[in-house]
Amino acid sequence: MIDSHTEGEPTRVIIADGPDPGPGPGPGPLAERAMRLQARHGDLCKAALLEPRGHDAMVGALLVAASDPDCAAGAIFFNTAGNLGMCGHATIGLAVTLAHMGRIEPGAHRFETPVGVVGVTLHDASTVSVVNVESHRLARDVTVEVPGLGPVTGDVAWGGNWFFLVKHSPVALDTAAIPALTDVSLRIRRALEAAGVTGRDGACIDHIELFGPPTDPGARSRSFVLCPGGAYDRSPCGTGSAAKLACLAADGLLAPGEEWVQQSIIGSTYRLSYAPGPTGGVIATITGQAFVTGEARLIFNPADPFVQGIRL
Ligand code: PYC
Repeated sequence: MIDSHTEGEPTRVIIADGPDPGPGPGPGPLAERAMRLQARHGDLCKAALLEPRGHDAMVGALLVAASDPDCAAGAIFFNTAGNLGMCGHATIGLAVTLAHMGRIEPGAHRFETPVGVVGVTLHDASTVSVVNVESHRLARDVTVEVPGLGPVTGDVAWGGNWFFLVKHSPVALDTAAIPALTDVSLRIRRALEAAGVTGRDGACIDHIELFGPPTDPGARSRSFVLCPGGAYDRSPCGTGSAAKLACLAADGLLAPGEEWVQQSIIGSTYRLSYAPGPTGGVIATITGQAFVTGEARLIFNPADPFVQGIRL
């Protein structure tokens, strides 16, 4: 495996000897392979990320053969809670990892993900632009009653995963407030579930984004993003930033091609812009940097009482 971080958010790429999402060797539709991976090997994927091997902020990317011959790679993304449809930071991390391995050169590439093919431009050893699948807003100004907090209003949007985007965070966006931001986001997520607010076809809204003013004068917004496992995204969240662009575009607040710099809770940034999508959404381009932090082989010793990771 090779570890990296993208704007502070870790990615663990399983490059060889990983679980087989089947059927047998060779490609098949990646969305189906992703579902099989979760059903058959979900515990192993989780164990690869959890403490003591990793920690709950880690996102895994299982490198697989793409079914589309034009793609340089295929990847199935997962975190400690299960599969992710797409993952912006992990795609950037994967591109830098493949360059580190000598498998791709600077230039334009295509990667296959369970939600579709994304464009990837490796600008140099660490800087990558991802052209995401089409993002769209499903619902505007949805208000839910959050116990202990009162009414909270946000938009429901998809950027490769489902997000609830709250324009004005009820807690100040400050690193000292990360425990409070986490607590509030978890309560909002539970309130959405209780109120039956979902993504399309009843999909669970498993990411919560709270927005506020940036501290970086070059950025236009700062965000705190709660991920499905309960950890917060150290980066501005690639798919979450794409969902944000879909909302800005739908509100007429950002023109095609105009730059948007999104700052994360820890201060790192993505540069973003969009082109109109074929079905009324946006095709977001997300640019950020990743750095390889380590290479290792994971060992799963059956005699280890924590072989499955620490599960509390
Ligand atoms: O960058 O899209 C992203 C992401 C999703 C969850 C963690 N990072």
